[in-house]
Amino acid sequence: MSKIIITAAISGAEVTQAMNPAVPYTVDQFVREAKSAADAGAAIIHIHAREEDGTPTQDRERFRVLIDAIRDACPEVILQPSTGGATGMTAKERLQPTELNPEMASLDCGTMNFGGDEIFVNTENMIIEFAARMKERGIKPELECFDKSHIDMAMRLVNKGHIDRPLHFNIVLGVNGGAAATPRDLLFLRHSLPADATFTVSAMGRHQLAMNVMAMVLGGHPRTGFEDNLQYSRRVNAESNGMLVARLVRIASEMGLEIASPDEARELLQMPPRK
Ligand code: KMH
Ligand code: ZN
Repeated sequence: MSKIIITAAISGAEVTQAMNPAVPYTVDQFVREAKSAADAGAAIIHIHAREEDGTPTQDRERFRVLIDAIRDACPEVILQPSTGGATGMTAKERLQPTELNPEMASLDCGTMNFGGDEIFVNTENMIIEFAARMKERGIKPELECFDKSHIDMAMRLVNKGHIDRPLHFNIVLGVNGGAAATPRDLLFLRHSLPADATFTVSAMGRHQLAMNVMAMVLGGHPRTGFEDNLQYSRRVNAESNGMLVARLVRIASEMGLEIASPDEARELLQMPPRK
């Protein structure tokens, strides 16, 4: 039986310490959160960088410091920097972490509303440019799809040769401007993926856990973490990313599913072995 790959999105760009004091800003806080998640069973850590005061940044040198520190504390884990950054950032800004040649990075597959007046811009040419950068540097893209049209765009770019198989998707549900976090929408999106693709499911806020469980039922993988959800239960903050990962590990075990180590995740995603 195939194993479950848990991703922990430990920081995000939109959540703050005012919402949950455990959201990481400083290097030590990033290491603490990454280690809590990896020790609990996360194989992949998805990272948005922050300045020490919490300001979201895509600065290459800030990513370098964070990645090096996390790598020292969690030598095996797959580090997946975001190339989405925060709304309003330019493509040039967002691409900076790819210069560090990470094993993996997120690749957002469509423009969308992002709540209020925010627009998350990912034009076709931007996606092609980001994909080319990742291909040239041997970075495995995780195809972030917030709606059906993003899957269609990704597949058009696969068919035109801009993105190589094997494909790994992240179906992101419940963003204000994307597909809803409902079983019906997840089923529809899951069955809109090519049969040979692997996929992770992320969902916002209180929908995270149910959609994570449904992902495992459907043969996919769950993404948990503060980027998408800060609470362990209604009005109760999670104390760490690790606490959210540990709950998934317990549920998977009750379901008779095994958790993939980072090296097993590399194999399942058909990535090169760790250097
Ligand atoms: N913060 C969002 C605007 C990604 O990491 O690639 C974009 C995002 C997606 O979180
Ligand atoms: Zn992200």
